[in-house]
Amino acid sequence: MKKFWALFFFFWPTVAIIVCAIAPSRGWWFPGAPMSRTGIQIDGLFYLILIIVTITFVGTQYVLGYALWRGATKDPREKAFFSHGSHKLEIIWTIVPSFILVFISLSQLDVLAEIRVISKFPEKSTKVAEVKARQFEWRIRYPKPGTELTTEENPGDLYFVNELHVPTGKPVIVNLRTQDVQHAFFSPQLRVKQDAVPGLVIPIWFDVLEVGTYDLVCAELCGWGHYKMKARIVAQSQSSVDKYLTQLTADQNADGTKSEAAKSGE
Ligand SMILES: [Cu+2]
Repeated sequence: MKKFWALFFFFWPTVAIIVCAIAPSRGWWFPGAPMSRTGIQIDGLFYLILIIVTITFVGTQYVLGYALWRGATKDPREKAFFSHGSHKLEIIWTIVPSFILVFISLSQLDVLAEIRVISKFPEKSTKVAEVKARQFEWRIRYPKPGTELTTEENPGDLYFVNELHVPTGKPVIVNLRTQDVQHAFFSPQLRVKQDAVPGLVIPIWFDVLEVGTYDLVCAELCGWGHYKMKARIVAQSQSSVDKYLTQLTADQNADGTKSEAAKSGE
């Protein structure tokens, strides 16, 4: 029975290593590869921390298993060794983790600043739209083509729900706000996550690397319909975005009658 516990503690870290090794090929890993430049940096930080905690977890579990195994297999007549603590050991295992934590916090500073600090946003980023969260949908407001996005609504602004079109290959800024309670803008593939806080307009930026459709979900439990607060981010070429906005303008201005051009053609 003593040996059972030693093997038990050897078993679980081994399972953890095997699961980690096969997870990426089984699709148990991240929601796909990062699709934004900051996403790649965030994944880099994640792997750095993953490596550190894996070594620590697996290492301590194996040491524990080894201690149990030795206890289980040693000659019962052998004298037990009693320790009253080790000052040196205490100092080592306080200082080493402190250095690791300081190292982690320093190595993420640049990425965090790039994502969160407005003055560090890429210089050539364009404000593409305002995303206003509400129970339980995402309301998108684009500025009238040819004008700048402002915090206030302007005549000619274009509106849509649950679908945000952005150009790829360049940094874009989205003004995030909420109409009611707290929500969170979360795009797993783009590795973007930001709370929408009542009363605040929070700019977020990202650059989508590839054309495609990405999820935008709410990551803050905001009420009974939280689960269905889902939208799409459609990343496409600038010309396709322009075309989309032209179509949106036409749709929004359509009043049910034929256009002037169509009338004159009659
Ligand atoms: Cu929500």
